[in-house]
Amino acid sequence: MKIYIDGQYYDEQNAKISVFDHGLLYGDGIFEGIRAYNSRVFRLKEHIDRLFASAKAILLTIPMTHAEMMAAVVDTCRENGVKDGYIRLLVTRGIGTLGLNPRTCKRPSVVVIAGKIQLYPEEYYQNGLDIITVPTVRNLHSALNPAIKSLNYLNNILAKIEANNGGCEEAVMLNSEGFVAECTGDNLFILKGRQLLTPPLSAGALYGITRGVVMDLARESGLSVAEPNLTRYDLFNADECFLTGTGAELIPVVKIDGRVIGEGKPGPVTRDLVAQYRALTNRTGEPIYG
Ligand code: PXG
Repeated sequence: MKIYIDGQYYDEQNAKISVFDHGLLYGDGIFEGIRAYNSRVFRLKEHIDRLFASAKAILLTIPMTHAEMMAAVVDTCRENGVKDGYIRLLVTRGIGTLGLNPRTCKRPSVVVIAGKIQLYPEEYYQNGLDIITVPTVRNLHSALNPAIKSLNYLNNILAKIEANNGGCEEAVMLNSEGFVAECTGDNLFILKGRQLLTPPLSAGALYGITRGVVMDLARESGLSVAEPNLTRYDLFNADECFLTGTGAELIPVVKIDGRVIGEGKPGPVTRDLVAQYRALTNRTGEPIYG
């Protein structure tokens, strides 16, 4: 595998970042997780837009233009012969001194890894996930805004550990007011009648690219889509529930905190949206090979 670091490609064993990089010392940096399907990079522009928005929020000047960043992703895929894969793009604050002042970091580093993704087992897509609410609440946006896709993912990791300790793969994270925010690496949707509902970004959700795509697909299918504050009660009484994310795509949820959702199996609207999403990923995106 060839890894892009600051304009050059390195073999895996030589792809290294300094221990003085503030990305490592303080989690000071940002990232994106992107998928390639059928030799195309899915929703590349949206991911790069979000990367630049995250950078702006943490006062990080990315040393490349938007177009150069898109080209770096596509070139790294081509360099690695990727057809279907997972791209991890990160921008760290760069090398500085010990001490958290980012002014000591002269140049941010840009890393692109184009590899394979560890997917959830197929049985989860067929049978649906059993998830739980965990005690760790989502970061306050007045503290570390969940809209920033930062290298500081401990909030989510703690919630993931709590889910795993409870025998589950994913966790529902609430915000400090007790409203549903999202899961540790996915946005959450419920269906109630012909209404598709997902928490608003202000509840502490990442502006998920998959979330946006699914909302568009749902509207085109004649569903109404809204973003109200949701409580656990709303989740328990949903007809259907699913999670969305670049990694998971759309994954059905059939049990939350021991309450069976709908019929206890992936519902028809979820299954239809899964099929539509898969068709879209297969035919759209930035071509890797011209
Ligand atoms: N919320 C959080 C906290 C995320 O990290 C999403 C929602 C979904 O956003 P997108 O834009 O992907 O629809 C994410 C994204 C991984 C992995 O390796 C995690 C994500 C994406 C890709 C891979 O676990 N999280």
